[in-house]
Amino acid sequence: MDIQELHRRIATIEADVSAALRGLATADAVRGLDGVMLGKAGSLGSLIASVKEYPPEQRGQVGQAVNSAKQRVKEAIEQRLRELQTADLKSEAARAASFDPTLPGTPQPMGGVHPVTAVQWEIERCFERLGFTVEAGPEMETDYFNFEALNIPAAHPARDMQDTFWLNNGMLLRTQTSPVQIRAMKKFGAPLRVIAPGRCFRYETVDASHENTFHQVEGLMIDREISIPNLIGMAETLLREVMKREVKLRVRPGYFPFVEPGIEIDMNCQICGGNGCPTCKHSGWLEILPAGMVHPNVLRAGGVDPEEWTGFAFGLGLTRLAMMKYGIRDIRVLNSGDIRALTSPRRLGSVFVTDVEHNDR
Ligand code: FA5
Repeated sequence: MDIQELHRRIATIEADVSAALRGLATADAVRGLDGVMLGKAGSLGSLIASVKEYPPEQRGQVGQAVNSAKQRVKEAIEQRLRELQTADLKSEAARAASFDPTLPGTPQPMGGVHPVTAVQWEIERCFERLGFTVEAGPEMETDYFNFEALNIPAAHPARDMQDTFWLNNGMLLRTQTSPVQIRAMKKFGAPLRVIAPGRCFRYETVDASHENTFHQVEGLMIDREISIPNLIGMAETLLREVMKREVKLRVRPGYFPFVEPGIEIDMNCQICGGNGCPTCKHSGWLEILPAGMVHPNVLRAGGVDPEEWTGFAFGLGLTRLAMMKYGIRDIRVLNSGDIRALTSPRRLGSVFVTDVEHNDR
């Protein structure tokens, strides 16, 4: 290539570089161009490599032309990098200036305490004031704790009262919280005041007031000279405290092999005011708190001497009590995962009655 041609080639390369730089919007792309243009295989790089092919008397002139072109290209690239950096800083500053930390955020839907949990907490607070401790028991139980130790031997007809989910390992899903009575007596002995809230499971036909998975709160008080009036007085205090209003209670005889005598404490239905509805099976009453004086065999199974100690026990239907408190017509809502029910029971309109006093936690 003669010297004139070399100058034309240099001018074309420089024009190409400045056109390309204008089109490149990121520093990485600009740095990539640096390699392409100035590397050995790049168009300017190959001109530099060709200097040694010129006759010695021309080499100085050619070398100077090519080197100063290389310098100009380098400067153009650096200039473009500086421009991009300035533009980045400006847009970052503009973004920061447009952020107003005083504006309200995007509202996020809030969860709430499940109605059953809310009532459970209330009951725990109430009993703690009365000197009771709160215990938990396993949901997967043995036949012994769920039945035998509670005076329900194998083949006892009372087993039919609680349809049971049996497990392949020979254990069962507890049908009631009563096994915690035995566990607590073994652990603490007498005297004893304990409650045990928890989930229970029964192989039941589900309807407005029956679930296969529901909550109970077991209660056990063992001392000297405990009697049925203590039990009824405690039940009244508890239900008044949780419901935050006077409720009508009905006491009738009930049969459970682990108590003698046994009673059932019913509450007048808070959904229909006692007139009859599907929730109370049109009876006007809901079975809430079966109870009784602890059977001597059960005290013995817990290692407590029935000659010295007496006690009462109850098995409060916690899920049903939550339904009565919040006016929930159908028990199935509570395990449904319906976020409206879990956020605020009052919102459910057709499922919840709205005139029942409601105490959000
Ligand atoms: C029992 O489970 C006894 N362990 C209660 C007891 C304890 C009696 C201590 C005496 C001494 P029952 O099967 O009735 O009893 O259930 C107790 C309460 O749990 C019922 O009154 C009811 O409110 C609730 N309950 C029972 N089955 C269901 C169900 N399928 N769905 C929702 N709640 C239920």
